[in-house]
Amino acid sequence: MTTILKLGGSVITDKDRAETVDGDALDRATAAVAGHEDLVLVHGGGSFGHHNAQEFGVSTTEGTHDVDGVLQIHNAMKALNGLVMRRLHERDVPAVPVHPLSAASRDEGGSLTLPATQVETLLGEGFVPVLHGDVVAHAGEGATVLSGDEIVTSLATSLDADRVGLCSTVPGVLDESDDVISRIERYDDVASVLGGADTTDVSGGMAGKVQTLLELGSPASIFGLDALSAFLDGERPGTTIESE
Ligand code: IP8
Repeated sequence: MTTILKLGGSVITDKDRAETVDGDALDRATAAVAGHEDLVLVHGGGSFGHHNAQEFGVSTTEGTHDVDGVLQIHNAMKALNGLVMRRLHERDVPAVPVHPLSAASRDEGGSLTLPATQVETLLGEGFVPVLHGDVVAHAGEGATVLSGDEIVTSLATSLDADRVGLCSTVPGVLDESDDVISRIERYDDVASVLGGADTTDVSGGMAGKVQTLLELGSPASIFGLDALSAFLDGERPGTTIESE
């Protein structure tokens, strides 16, 4: 029963202060994760990586050939990953880092290849692989940003995950009255509250997330940090996204 869990960058970092973790939030998240098996973790950047990417004009589609830019973005994300790893190890989680830059690439059309055999083998051996948003080789562009959401959707398919969870700063997908929509089966049912979907950028807000998650073969949940333990215990807090 493989679960893929993304800890949103905005959840575990202080978005307003460059390269600062939200210690309390990270501690709560790692405490919730402790003791769970057959789990792959992915984390985003939050206040790490994004400002470096912005400085060098790098996005998921616009790349750079500037080696300083590639290294600054990658090193910022590795720094955050190191802090996440340390907290996980303090909780005795057998976490092992997997850095996407060393494995993933995009073709000229932007299509992602993220080999998952090492993640699968680590899982099979009882480890908790921990991946993160990164820069990756991109044919014709140099290197572009790979978002945590893209990693989640790619791994969900290649590992044939049973459950996918996105731990977010909001308690789920919200309707016009800011109430959590408990279940989404069709994009059209929620398009009006989500606004326009940008299908070219999967990290482009909730609309893009919902569209991508609807295409997965496994049910996905979007929930807040308060509900992380419930999700890991098998419940479906927040919004469940599963096409009919
Ligand atoms: O926060 C992007 O990951 P995200 C990480 O999941 C960067 O979009 C900027 C390299």
